[in-house]
Amino acid sequence: MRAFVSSLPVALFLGAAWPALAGNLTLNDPKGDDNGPGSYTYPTDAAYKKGSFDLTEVEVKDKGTELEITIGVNATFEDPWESAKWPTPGNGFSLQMVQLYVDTDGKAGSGEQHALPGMNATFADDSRWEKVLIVSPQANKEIASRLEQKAKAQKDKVVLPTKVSAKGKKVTAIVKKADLLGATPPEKAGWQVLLSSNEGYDKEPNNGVLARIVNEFEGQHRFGGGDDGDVDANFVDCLAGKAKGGDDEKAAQATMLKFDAKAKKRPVLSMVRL
Ligand SMILES: [Ca+2]
Ligand SMILES: [Ca+2]
Ligand SMILES: [Ca+2]
Repeated sequence: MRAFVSSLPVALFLGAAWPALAGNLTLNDPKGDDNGPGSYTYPTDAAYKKGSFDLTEVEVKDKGTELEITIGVNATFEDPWESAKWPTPGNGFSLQMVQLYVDTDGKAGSGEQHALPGMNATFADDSRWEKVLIVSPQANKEIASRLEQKAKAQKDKVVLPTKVSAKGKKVTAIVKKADLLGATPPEKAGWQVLLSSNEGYDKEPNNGVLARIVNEFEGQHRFGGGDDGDVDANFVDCLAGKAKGGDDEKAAQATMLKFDAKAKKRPVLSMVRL
């Protein structure tokens, strides 16, 4: 057995061109860029621990009819707001909210240009999206009711997971593959992942589908370093470049998330393609 293990399979694994399993992919993001265009700061409440909004990786595993999508951040997922007043479905986290956009047809000008309401971002012509997956601590029926109120025109393009669970620094969502990607294999799709904060308090008029907003100055439950209007992205980290996780992607993200309050120009996002 030992001889077998040390010979043929090892030789194959050491070969430079060992192919990735079809349908599985990993998108990486550098650490330390949880500042949007470079200026964002966390809310001051102690719940918003350092690294909680620093995206590190997105792993997509093809499980046949389902996809298992795991999102990593640079802090342990926690559920500080679980209470009788703000009950969560027990997903194990309450701070973060992720929107994962896919471009399944790869055709310029085809698909949705605007991110969901509350994100304050658009997609470049060659990066328009067909579907978006929301991974949130909120129950699906909460999200569905919010979509009905705030995102009627796009709600049919939103996919909700069948299961969400957080453990350590990762949260995993299970989704029906055909719902998110149609017949497009995961490695042929364009991907963009926006890491925002879940806003459980839904009296805020401009937070779209329960996203925490970014202001000029941070507050107990507000990110700072943006603008008091709605031209600045309400997410603090996203993928950039080729999503290999290099430091160059911090600069690429900062450029992509630039906003211009005077010209009312929102950030324009690109998809990551393998
Ligand atoms: Ca990051
Ligand atoms: Ca703002
Ligand atoms: Ca990033």
